[in-house]
Amino acid sequence: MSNWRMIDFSALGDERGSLIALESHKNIPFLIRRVYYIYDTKIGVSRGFHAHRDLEQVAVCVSGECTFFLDDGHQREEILLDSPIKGLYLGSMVWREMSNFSHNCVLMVLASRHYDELDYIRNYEDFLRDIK
Ligand code: T46
Repeated sequence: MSNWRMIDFSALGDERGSLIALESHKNIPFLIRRVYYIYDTKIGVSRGFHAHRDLEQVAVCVSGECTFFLDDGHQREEILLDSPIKGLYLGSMVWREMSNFSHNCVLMVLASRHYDELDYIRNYEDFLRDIK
């Protein structure tokens, strides 16, 4: 089984519009210690190209769309994130590449740990070796 999955959020809507609340251990399956967002990505640019040794994240495209290419060394999948009501859960040791960012894409990511460059595996050959 892959270490990623989609999470459907419930939108609280009324005549004024919509609202989604994200809460640790409720609709987000870990304690949220960090939030970052990626925006203004130039057309044609791809990002990511790494895995994390020990990090859980949920990515939500709160505006626009982008594509995640995921690889755990056994399975590969391409996932389009194009809605604020869909979250992509990513566990540890998943190689990710993000591309096809729309001009209005705002990709928000909730993370289980503080930023730590030592947690990144940025070389694909090292990643394949480490998951063996
Ligand atoms: C991920 C994908 C989805 C920080 O200083 N603090 C942070 O919390 C983050 C996430 C990044 N940075 C610095 C590190 C780099 O100097 O911001 C710069 C850009 O980060 P990076 O090249 O790693 O960005 P992406 O878009 O390739 O990857 C990011 C996350 O780093 C990564 O954890 O899973 O988004």
